Parts: sequence; structure tokens; C-alpha cells
Amino acid sequence: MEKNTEKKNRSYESYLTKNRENYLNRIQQDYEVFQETKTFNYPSWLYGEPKGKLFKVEVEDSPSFGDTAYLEFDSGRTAFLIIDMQTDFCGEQGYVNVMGYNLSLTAAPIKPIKKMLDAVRETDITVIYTREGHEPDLSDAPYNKVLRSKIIGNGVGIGEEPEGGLGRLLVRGEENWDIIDELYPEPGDFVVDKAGKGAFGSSNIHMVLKNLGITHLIIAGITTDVCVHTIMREANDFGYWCMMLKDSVGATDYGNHLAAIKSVKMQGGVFGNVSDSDKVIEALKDAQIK
Ligand code: C5J
Repeated sequence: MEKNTEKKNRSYESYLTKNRENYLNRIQQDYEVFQETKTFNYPSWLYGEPKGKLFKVEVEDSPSFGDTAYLEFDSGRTAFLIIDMQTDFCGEQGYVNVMGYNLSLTAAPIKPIKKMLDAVRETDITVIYTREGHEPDLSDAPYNKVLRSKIIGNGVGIGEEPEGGLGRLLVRGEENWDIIDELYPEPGDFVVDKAGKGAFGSSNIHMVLKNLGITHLIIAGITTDVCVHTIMREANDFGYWCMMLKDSVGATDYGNHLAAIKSVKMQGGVFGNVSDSDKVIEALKDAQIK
């Protein structure tokens, strides 16, 4: 069969044109703005007038390594998303500890996240936490995940309690599954429970973000290469503007942590942007957001 390459012969072409041209015209305008200002402006044509105040955060290696750019946020449509800061991932007798990893790596982001919370809680930015965990009957815990965890945990895996432990690993309601005391949620924060490494397929996070009118995510938590990356990738695919704070994330392996941060920045920001807590706090001060 001969391939028909003549566009004018496609009967549906006229249906495609209008939306595509409008869309590409918008993209062209914002492309020109970016060339002049190096800023990804908050697109009010897309989301409506800002609900809060606008602030701009410097992001690194954008669009190429060595470049600096700025990402603009509407405080009223921004969430500070704190992923899985649970004892199971950064505390004694938790899941990561039982697997034998160095806790100082996953505990490293505790201080910067606390500093961010102190700054953000004085603003209208929404605070959302996630927690990874399974139902006590393990009905939502995949067989392969549980078996692998038992093997790497030297006989103690998800759903079981280590000797002298705080509770069953990664099981909802157990002390080790909950968020650590230093970063415990406060009234007005949101907590999303998820059964997977990602959240969009195993929790109600997308409904929560949509209902709150969130368009931009400032992302922190653990672990950089697993849950943080999976959620950032999912959110990015749904069109959320994602910015990872490199000092506020941590992984069980430092090389993986660095590689995960680097991979966000490929292709002009394939999963979003990277910045740090000081830059956000500075931007909030500059914009006088209280
Ligand atoms: C892992 C997570 N690493 N929160 N979970 O199993 O990253």
C-alpha cells in the first residue's frame, strides 16, 4: 500500500487546525518571553488570574546544564509536597533500617524540610504529605513487593515486625509507618495515603490536587530515586509544574540520589526543575508573601 503523505487529502485536517494553532501561538508567545526573561511565567491564560501572590524561584541547569532560569508560582495554587517522611524510611527499626541502609542519607532532608515548613506555613501555600503503607490485612500489598522485602530484610519484610521494632513494617496505623515527630503534620495540612511508590495510581492525590486547584508542586521527601521520582514523573505527565528541592530529598544510595536529581534536568527539564530550600525561602521573602 502506498503511503499518503499529502496533508490536504486528510479529511480530518480542518478539525485539527484550530486548537493546534491557538495552542502553538500561546507556546510561541511564552517561548519569546522565556528567551527574554529566562522565566517560565505563571500562565494565567491557562489557569486564570492568580489566587495568591506570584513568586519566582531560581532553578538550576535550565534549560541546559550551566544555565539559570526562573519558575514563577502562584502561592494560592502551589503545594509543598512532602513525600514519605516516615520512620519506616528514615528512622530506627523502620523498613529502610531493617534492610540495612545508612539512615543518615534518608534523614538528611529533615532539617531543610523543617525550615521550609516554618517558612511555608506563614503563607497560603498548601502543605500536603504522603505516606507509603499497606492495609493491615495486606490486601493491597503486591506479592512480589512483599517477597522481595523479606529477602532483602533477612527474613523480615513488609507486614512483619522486626525484633524490638515499633510495629509491622509499612503497615498503616503502626508507629513506624507514621510521619516522624520532627515533621508531623499540623491542622490544615493534608495527608494522602498511598499503597505504592507512586501516588497517582494508588491514592486519591490527583483528586486532592484538582479540588484544591493546585498547578505547581514544590517537592521534598524520600527517597529521591524511588517515591519522590515516581510521584514527580506522574505529576509531570499530568501537567503539574514540578520543582524538586535538592537539599530536601534523600535516598538510600548517594550515587542514585545524585543521578536522580540530574535526570530531572535532562531534555530541558524532562520531569520539571531543581532548586533548593534557601532559594524558595528567599523568593518568598522577596515577594513579601506572608
Ligand atoms: C521506597 C520510598 N524507597 N518512599 N519508598 O521504598 O521511596
